[in-house]
Amino acid sequence: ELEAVIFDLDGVITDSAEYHYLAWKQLCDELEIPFDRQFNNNLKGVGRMASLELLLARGTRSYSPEEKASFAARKNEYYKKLIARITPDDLLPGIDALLSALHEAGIRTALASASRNASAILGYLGISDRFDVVTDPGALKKGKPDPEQFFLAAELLGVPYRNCIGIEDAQAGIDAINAAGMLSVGIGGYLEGAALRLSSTAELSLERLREAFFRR
Ligand code: B16
Ligand code: MG
Repeated sequence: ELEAVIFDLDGVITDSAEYHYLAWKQLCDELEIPFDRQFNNNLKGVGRMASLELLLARGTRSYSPEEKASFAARKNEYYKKLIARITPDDLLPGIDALLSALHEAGIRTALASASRNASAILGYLGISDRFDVVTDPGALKKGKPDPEQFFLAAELLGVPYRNCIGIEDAQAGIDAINAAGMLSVGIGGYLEGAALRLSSTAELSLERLREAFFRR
């Protein structure tokens, strides 16, 4: 029985990737590291420090752990200023209707985002109270593609893993959902191993999710 749907944030609920791009771009300009929107795609679903390491590897210098921590904090300050512009209009198409349909059907919802700013973004979007559980990425030992965050979401919801669906836009996220034994739904692009692939969130509906779940 389908009992819960676990959502990624960036790329599924809203497009915060552009704000991540602008914040990293400002830091990279200051450090004279080349960075563009195409390379930004490699940072999808990747945590903050891991993203920084990928960027610094493109420069010519090496930095101490203290310098790295201060760079990450600086990027996050830029990012926090940018996301304050987010409004309920920035919800991706289909998400509001899906959350309502899930609520009416008594299907529980959780958020499994790598972002430490996820709760703030839900607030700006005006949907904080529409998730039964918001997992804290700071509480995890391993990020996606490890299934830990999806296990945690299901445990906090009190739902068996096999009765959950996970929705993701990044390959690492799809891998994490599959490793958790949940049904994976991939949004956009080609995501290997996704049980259901949709080109955009506008195609999401409870009917489609149910159909894929019972076809399994
Ligand atoms: P923060 P998701 C991820 O969100 C982003 O896709 C990724 O680009 C970002 O680096 C990561 O969150 C950490 O974000 O710096 O705000 O903690 O797709 O897992 O919702
Ligand atoms: Mg994502």
